[in-house]
Amino acid sequence: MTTTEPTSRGRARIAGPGEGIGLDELALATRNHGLPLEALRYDVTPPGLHYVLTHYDIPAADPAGWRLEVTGAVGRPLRLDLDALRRRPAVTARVLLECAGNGRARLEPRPVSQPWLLEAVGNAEWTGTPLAPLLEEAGLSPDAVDVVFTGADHGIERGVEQDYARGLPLAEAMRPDVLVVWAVNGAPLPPQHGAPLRLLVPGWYGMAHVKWLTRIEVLDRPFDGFQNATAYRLKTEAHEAGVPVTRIAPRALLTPPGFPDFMTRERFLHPGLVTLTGRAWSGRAPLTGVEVSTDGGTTWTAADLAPADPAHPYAWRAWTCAWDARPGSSELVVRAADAEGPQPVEQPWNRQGMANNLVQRVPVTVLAS
Ligand SMILES: Nc1nc2c(c(=O)[nH]1)N[C@H]1C(S)=C(S)[C@@H](COP(=O)(O)O)O[C@H]1N2
Ligand SMILES: [Mo]
Repeated sequence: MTTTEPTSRGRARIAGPGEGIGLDELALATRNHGLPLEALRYDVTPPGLHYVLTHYDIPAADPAGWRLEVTGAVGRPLRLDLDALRRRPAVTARVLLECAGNGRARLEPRPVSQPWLLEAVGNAEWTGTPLAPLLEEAGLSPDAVDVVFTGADHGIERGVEQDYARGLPLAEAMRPDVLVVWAVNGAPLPPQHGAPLRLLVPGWYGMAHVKWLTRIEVLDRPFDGFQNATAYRLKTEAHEAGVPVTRIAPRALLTPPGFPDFMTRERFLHPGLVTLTGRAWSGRAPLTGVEVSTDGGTTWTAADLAPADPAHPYAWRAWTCAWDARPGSSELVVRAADAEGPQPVEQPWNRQGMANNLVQRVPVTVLAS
C-alpha cells in the first residue's frame, strides 16, 4: 500500500518535553469536537452536542443506493438496502459512547493525535436492528472467528492506505444488544455520525462503532487490519504487540460549577451551598460508586449515584454531591469505581494515549461574596 512516511510507519509520535499542541493536532481538534461539559446536564445528549471523531473525511452517502453486504465465511451472503433493514425488528437503546483517546491531551509525555481533554463522550438514543439475526440468516460458518465491519470512508494512517475497518470477536458480534443503526435521538443519522448506517457495540470504546457501514465480513481467522493490529493497542514501547483496546473503563465527570473565564476556562462561583452534579459510567463492569473531593484529593465524600436503569444498562448515570463553597481556591476531583476497581489518581500511560481514565480535576475560585 501507499507509504507516505516510511520511517514512522506504524508508530504513534510522542511529543517532546514541553512541546505544545501543534497545528496538526489543532486541525484534528477543530474537525472532531467534544461534548461541552455543561451538556452533561442532559440525560440524552441533544443533537450536535454529542462528540464526533472521524479519522478521514465524512464520505458522500446516497441513502437510496446504499447497500449493506454480509459476506465472507457465511453460507448465504446478504445484500440489503435500507428499506429491507428498516422492515426488521427495531430496537432503541440509550448508550454512552466514549472515544478511546479521551484524556490523551493531558498525558505526559503527550501522544500526538486527536488532543482530547475529557469531552469525547455522549449519551444518545440509537435506533436500529440487532446484528445477530442478520449473521444467523447469512449462515455463519462453524469456523467463524472474527467479524469485520467496514465503513465507506477512506484515508491514509501512519503510511497505510485503507478503508476504515474494525474486527470484532464473533462472541461480541453475536451479543443481542449489538445493533446496526440508522437513527439517533429519533431522527435519521446525520452525516458526521455515520449516515445512513452504523454499528453500535454497547460498552466498547468508540472505535468499534463503525460509521458509514457498507460491509460485514465473517472471517475464519483473526482480523489483522490496521485498526485492530496496529492502532488501538495498549503498549509502552513501539515494538510491542500490545493489548487490544476493548471496553470502556470507569469514569466520572463533573459538570463544571459556576461560570467560566472566557480565555482560561477557569471556574468562578459565589459562596454558599452548591450541588455538584455530573455523570458516571463504565462499559466493562457495573459501577459501584462515585466520590468527590473538594481539596485536591486529600479527602473524599461519597456522591449520590442514580440507580442503574435496567432498560438502559449502557447509559451514563447521574450523580450529585452537596458542597458548602467557602471563599478561596479549591480543586474539585471526582472519581468513579466499578466492580473491577476505581479510576486512577495517577496517570496510566501508553504510547497511543488510549483508554486513559485518569480522574478529572477542576480548579475553582470561590469569590468573596
Ligand atoms: N467508518 C468509521 N467509523 C468510525 C470512525 C471512523 O473514522 N470511520 N471513528 C471511530 C471512532 S475512533 C469513534 S470514537 C467513533 C465516534 O463516533 P461519533 O463520531 O458518532 O461520536 O466512531 C468510530 N467509527
Ligand atoms: Mo475514537
